Amino acid sequence: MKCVWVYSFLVVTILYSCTQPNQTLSLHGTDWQFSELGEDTYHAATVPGSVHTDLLKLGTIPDPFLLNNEDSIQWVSSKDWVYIKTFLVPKKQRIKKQHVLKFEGIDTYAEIFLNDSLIRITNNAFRNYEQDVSSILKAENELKIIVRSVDDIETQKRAALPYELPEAPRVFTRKPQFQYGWDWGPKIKTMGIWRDVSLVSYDHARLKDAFIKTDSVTETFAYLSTQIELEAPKTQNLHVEIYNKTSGETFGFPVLAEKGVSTTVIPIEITNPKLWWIHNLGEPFLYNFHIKLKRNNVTIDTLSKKVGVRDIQLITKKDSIGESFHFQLNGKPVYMKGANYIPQNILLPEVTPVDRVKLLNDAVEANMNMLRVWGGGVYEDDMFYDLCDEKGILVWQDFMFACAMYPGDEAYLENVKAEAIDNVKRLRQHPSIALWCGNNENSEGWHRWGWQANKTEAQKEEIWTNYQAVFNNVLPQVVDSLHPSISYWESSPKYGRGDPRYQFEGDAHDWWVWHDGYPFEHFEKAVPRFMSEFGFQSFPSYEAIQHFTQLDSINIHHPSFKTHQKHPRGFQLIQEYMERDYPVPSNNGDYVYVSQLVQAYGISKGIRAHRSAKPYNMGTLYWQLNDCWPVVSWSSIDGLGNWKALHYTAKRAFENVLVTTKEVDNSLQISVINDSFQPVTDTLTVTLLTLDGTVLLTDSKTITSNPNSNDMVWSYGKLDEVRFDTKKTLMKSTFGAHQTLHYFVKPKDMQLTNAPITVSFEKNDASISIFLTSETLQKDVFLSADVPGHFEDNFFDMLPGEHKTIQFIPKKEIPNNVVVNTLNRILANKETSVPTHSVSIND
Ligand code: BMA
Repeated sequence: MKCVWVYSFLVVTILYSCTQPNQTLSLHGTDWQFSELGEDTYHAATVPGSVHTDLLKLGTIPDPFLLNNEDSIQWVSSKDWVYIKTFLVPKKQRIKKQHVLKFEGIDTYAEIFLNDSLIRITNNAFRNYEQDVSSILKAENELKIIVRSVDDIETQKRAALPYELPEAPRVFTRKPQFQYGWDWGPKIKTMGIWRDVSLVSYDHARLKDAFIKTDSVTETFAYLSTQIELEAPKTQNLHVEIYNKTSGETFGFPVLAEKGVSTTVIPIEITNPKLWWIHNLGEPFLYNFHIKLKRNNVTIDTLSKKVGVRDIQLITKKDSIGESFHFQLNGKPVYMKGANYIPQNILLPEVTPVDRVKLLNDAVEANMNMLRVWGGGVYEDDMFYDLCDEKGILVWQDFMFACAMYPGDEAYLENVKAEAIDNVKRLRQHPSIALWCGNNENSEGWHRWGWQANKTEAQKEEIWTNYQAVFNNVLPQVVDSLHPSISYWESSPKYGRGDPRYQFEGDAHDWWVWHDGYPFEHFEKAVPRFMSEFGFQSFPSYEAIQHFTQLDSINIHHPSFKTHQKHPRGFQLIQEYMERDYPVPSNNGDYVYVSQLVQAYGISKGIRAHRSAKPYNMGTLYWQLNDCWPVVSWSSIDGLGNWKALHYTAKRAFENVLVTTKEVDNSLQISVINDSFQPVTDTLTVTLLTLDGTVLLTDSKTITSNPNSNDMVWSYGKLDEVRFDTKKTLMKSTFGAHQTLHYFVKPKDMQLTNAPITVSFEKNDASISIFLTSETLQKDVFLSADVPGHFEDNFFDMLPGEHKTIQFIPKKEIPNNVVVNTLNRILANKETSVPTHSVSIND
């Protein structure tokens, strides 16, 4: 008996000693070296990073975001560069049998050498590359990566085709397309190692991937299946343990890991599941799962997953008008409100976690529940989607193709397929992912932008066949096999604005406004089923302008606008639209301010028009949320993170409960839109009042707004009972805490008086409270401080006699001065520049 015990003990000890956890060595950091290829001098480099950021840190190139420096850094991407890192592998890791180098992002054409052996050639910045290096790994290693300029490679690929592809040469390279220059972005074709690098070592097996998929949900159970992907050098029996940290339950299963890569599906369930919701409709609830891969009772590998139990569907159904386009979350139709997202910095690894959190908080704060990750940028970092999951924002995810026609040869298709597999697998766990969309405007461009001119029939057929191969074959097949619960949508928009069906089927981009110069009222005349792009440019904040002009004052004629306004007709269009609806100030600072008002006015008119057409229209995403550098653009948040007028206005227009008004003949039709799932009963009060506060009419009644509804609740017909001057009167409608001000004339035609505003302040620990009041209506009140910071509210109308308290949160130091500007002042003093109201904080 004793002998058996001793024997068992020995077996267990031996088994244990030959089963040790897998090891990972991170290879990112500041201890890399880089050099131009062929040069002998190496300099410090950072990974993740780029040649541009490393040169910037060295002081070799000037900051490309300032002045016209963009022009002087173009040489960087015409050279080849080398990155080197030497690293020691600790013995504990080195003695492992299997070693895999993982590259999460190489930008783009590169040759990777380990200890002088060429281990991999890369050609896609969006891919993850893994390379087995077991046979060449040593105790001390040199990892060398040569990154090639895209220029020669693209020239060769271009020459190999008998025709010119629209927007070539960028279409030949799988890297962020906006880096070739866009109408809001500089041309900075970065190169380098832009995401993490690591060495993963194991003896027996590793958890290559895990996907916890919701199969079905009832009130009492959610049935999930966990697809586990294992990699093992030989077939063996292992054990997987799935721990639901949220419920405390553990599920254990024996698994057979086959030689090579094998997939095992393990069913699990959740009792009384809590569903994941977008933040404006519920809680974005996430379950925490911890997966352990065990051998002989020793945990050799782990993975953590956050799981949102939710069902999201895109509903496209033929109806009497065309075809619906709406999202259904957990069985309920939901109205999508948000914007198009582009990378937060063209130098991609420069985006910090703080920047990400801030931008997504800004989206939530503005009542947005959907962002479209636009196809000319990147499949974002994991953190972006983690935050969307946590904050309850849905993501419309484009594949990275935009405004061009792409090749379709076999090698290209293979590359695209591998990219799609990598990214769909990486992102499919996120409950925030609502849609996979093939491309941005490629189909519209082909049919409408003159791209077919000067091409033979055979060439046109080939280009269109290649389009079909990527967007109707490769990409939908990948989504179908790896993420079948999510819809695939071929192209955004479904139809360009040259095709009358754009208004009745699918999603639409309305560029009649801006590109075609149509007035903002066009948004009200042509409402599509889902507006996935519409927008208007404005100048960025004073801070951003001062930053890139490197001046203390505001000069909108500064030469640096040559690179900081990318749209050839941009300034002309801003001016034209301003002349239509607003006064045009002669003073530079006022011009910047009014440009933001024009943008906010037009885009919020669009938002209101789209929401007013609910449920015919079920979504409105404006172009664009943010910038990738400081620039004049369509964004509502500028390149330094400052909210423009549009972001404040969008916040109001995106509220769950919104009162809208429309003049029809002599009456005012008042509607209440309720996006929430609760009925809202409250008093609706309408008040017709003059700009100095005299009440001409007032009426009220009790209204119940049904859940998820949009109803005209009052056709108010008493307006013709009183005589009033439309230039000096407004109608205020309040429904509980919700208020809408209706003006009868355009802002430029209002007879606003330049009456005084009483301004005072109070210093708090981390903020300043500013108190404002005036006896007459103050329109578009704009507060600005002489230091960077954020006003919790801004660009608002202040009613006669209203008292407003606004918080200013400085980034660092307390301001000396807060200046209050208004449209009243500009209208009353068209040509002269009189001092604005201000408070001196240090008084
Ligand atoms: C849309 C976008 C971008 C562009 C914007 C403004 O079509 O898809 O390509 O920046 O218009 O022109």
